[in-house]
Amino acid sequence: MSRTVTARQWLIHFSLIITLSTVTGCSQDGPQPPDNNPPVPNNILVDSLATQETVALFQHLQSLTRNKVLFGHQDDLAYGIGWWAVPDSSDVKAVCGDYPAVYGWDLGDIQEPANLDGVNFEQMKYWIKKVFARGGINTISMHLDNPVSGGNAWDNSAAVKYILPGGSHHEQYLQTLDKIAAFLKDLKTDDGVYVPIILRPYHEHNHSWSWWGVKSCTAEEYNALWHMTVTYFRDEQQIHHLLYAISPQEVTTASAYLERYPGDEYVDIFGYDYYKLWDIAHVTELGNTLAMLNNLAEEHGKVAALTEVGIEKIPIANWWTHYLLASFKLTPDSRGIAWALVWRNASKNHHFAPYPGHISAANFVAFYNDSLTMFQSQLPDMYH
Ligand code: BMA
Repeated sequence: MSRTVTARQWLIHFSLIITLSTVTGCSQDGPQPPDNNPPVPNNILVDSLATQETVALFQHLQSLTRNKVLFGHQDDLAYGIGWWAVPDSSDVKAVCGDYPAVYGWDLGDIQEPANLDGVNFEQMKYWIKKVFARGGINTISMHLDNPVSGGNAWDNSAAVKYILPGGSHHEQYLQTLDKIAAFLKDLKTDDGVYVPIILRPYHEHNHSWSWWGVKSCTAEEYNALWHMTVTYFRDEQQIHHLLYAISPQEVTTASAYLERYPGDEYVDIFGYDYYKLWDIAHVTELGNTLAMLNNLAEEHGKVAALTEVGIEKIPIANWWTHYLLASFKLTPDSRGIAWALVWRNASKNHHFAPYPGHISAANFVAFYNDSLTMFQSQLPDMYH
């Protein structure tokens, strides 16, 4: 029996479960919250059956934020400098009085109780729902272990060709995707509304550090991996609360950006990761690249975002206004990105947001007060 037939049979089986649970109002796992957000078919997203809230999020990111840049921070609620999992804590809030608008999370080590950075997955679900309840935005990256060698995400030995359909590790990799799917399906409010998630798999793929990177697979294999992942979540697992973000790192031209690209039908958000912002030449480079990215995203009907940016320890006191904000303001087209997210505050030697007492803290307040930036309390309703 071919694998295609197996997949189709599985789909039929799954559709039956869906139909039955719709009819009976319950599933194999017992009573479920009502489905209060039935999809309205759309032709703008990867997922034409995306939930209303997911479509609304995309549209707001596309229009309302044209002249605003939302601020994001990885693991903001989970830990910071000198604290770990303290309710309502946030280094960003401790410095400027407001939470970020965008929150990054990561599903690396999804087979364990906690992720690769020690964040407990049950707590992560709780925080993601809490962010949604107060109108914030969640984005999830996936530093998944190398599925063939068993090494971590940075083990860039060949893996992609083995996990594609027909490959020796395909079925095993689907089990990892199943775990991610189960996590995503748990992101549902008590009222039965799925929390929209911006999923950012296989990021920085034009660099070589990861097993999905440029040295470890061909462009065709990368695109096939992306297609397989989207198709599995959307069509087989029937997950309809995702926007899909791609995010190459430090490319400067449109052709380089699109060198490894799964196609408009598989990508909602044109992300970009940039970690070189430590001198004025880089402000110009980033500002010009953001203008390129915004125009490219618009041509393709997508949303542009600075999905990761920063410099470790922020050793420059006026970095927030004179480097980051300056790059957003370099040209009229540079500012159109929907959000900019800085990485996690793991320790005083590995952090990308300020904390009370940090040399850039006062400047971060100026960044917060600038009319271009948006934080949690300033967000409009992004989900209706
Ligand atoms: C990297 C570092 C690592 C971390 C990984 C995934 O940039 O912060 O310490 O494990 O991201 O969050």
